[in-house]
Order: sequence, then C-alpha cells, then structure tokens
Amino acid sequence: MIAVTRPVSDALADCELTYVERKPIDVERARVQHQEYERVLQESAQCTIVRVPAAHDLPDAVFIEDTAVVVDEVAIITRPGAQSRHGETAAVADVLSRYRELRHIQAPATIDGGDVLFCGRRAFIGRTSRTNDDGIAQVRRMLAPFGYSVRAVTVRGCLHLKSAATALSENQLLINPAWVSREDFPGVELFPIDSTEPHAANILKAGDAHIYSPAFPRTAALLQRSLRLTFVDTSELAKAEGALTCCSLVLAE
Ligand code: CIR
Repeated sequence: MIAVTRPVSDALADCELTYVERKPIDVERARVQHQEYERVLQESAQCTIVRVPAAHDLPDAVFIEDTAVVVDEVAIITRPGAQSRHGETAAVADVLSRYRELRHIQAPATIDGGDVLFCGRRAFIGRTSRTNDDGIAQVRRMLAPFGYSVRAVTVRGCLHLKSAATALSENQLLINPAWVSREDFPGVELFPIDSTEPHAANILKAGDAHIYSPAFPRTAALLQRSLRLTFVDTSELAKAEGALTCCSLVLAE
C-alpha cells in the first residue's frame, strides 16, 4: 500500500478554521507529529510513503485527504470548498497520475475528500459547508461505472463527514451519533463513540492497522475490546481542525 502525504506548510497557523477556536499553533511540533504519523503508517501499516512536494504558501496543504477521492479504479481530483485550498490539487494530481487514471470535479461543484467515506462499495458523502449537491452528483456519476453506490448524508456540528464517522471495516463505522443520524447508514454496523469525546469518530484504517489518537481514551478503551489500536498524537494538527484521516491518501498499489 501507498500513503500519499504532504509536508506541514510553514504557514499552517493561517489555516482555515470553521468550528474550532483559533489557538497558537507550534508549526515545528506539528511537523514532528506529522513525521511520527508517517512512521506509524510505514511501520504499523506497511505503507510506502510518497510525498507530494511541500507548498509553504498553502496553509492547509498537509490535509491532503481533501484534495482527492481515490478508489482502486480511479482517482477523483476534488474542487475544495474553501477557495484558499484550490491551489492544493495540481501537485496532488501529478503524483496520483502515476497510480490511477484521473477524473476532475468541475465548477460550480465543490467537494472535500474529508466528506467522502467508503464502507466497501458504498460511499457516503457529507453535505457540508465544503461539499455541495453538485459535487456529490459528479462523484456519483464518476463512481457508478465501477459499481459504487453513493448516498448523501447530512452532517451537523463539525466540518466534514469524516469528523463524524469513519470506517472500522468494510461493514462497520465508528460514529458520533450527535453529528450524523444512524438512519443514514442502513445495513452498516455502527459503533458509537463515548459521548464525552465528540471528536473521537475519526480513526484511520490502513491495511490491517487501526491508527487512533490518544486524545480519546474512553472511546479507545471501547474499541480495544475487539481491535488492536496503534496510537499517534496529532494534537497540534487538531488545532487546525485536522484529524488522522486528513493527513494521507492511502491507496492499494
Ligand atoms: C480546513 O479547514 O480545510 C483545514 N483547516 C482542516 C481540514 C481537515 N480535513 C479533513 O478533516 N479532512
């Protein structure tokens, strides 16, 4: 497996923020945490890290998940919902073109990869401030030939769908029921987070590894009844509203 990542920008402190209050960000600490994140992907998930060149004029470039939706058959280059992030996609497309045929989302559609959640061949797409109905419709058309279904999901209380729900397996989701409705995921087994840890629904599954944040010990204890977790601290990136899945695009070779 390959994990495509992008270094932390010198300008990270100027990131977009939607629902988290702006706090000082220690960019060097964020960089150390990001390197640790890459090491965990290499060592626990046996990923080869492929880095897109750094972009120090693009504060949010490290959150590469938002720039593409990658499946085995194709890579869709997004049109991010925040204008300040439009410059991120070209360099990501260059790298992904080595591994996949590309498709491109066209204006006026907007979509962030953080809103696109796969559970096997089912895709759930958050309708959010970053992702509009046209974006969802374009992804639906691009994925249909490969047998993926697409369902639009209402998200409240957070930025992206994947802040509220992520996959534990091809048939299981970790969810925060306060931010998404259980009814939007028919036929999927749902594993609710501990309700005192609202940000705990973002877990990164890469191969057989489940990579998780130490910031959510109660939910971690629930998960550890049936899963082996590998922890990585990304607290400095969390100040920029980045969670674990945001910092990579994991693809099968
Ligand atoms: C933004 O607002 O776009 C960035 N500060 C955070 C993006 C996080 N990405 C994600 O959850 N997929």
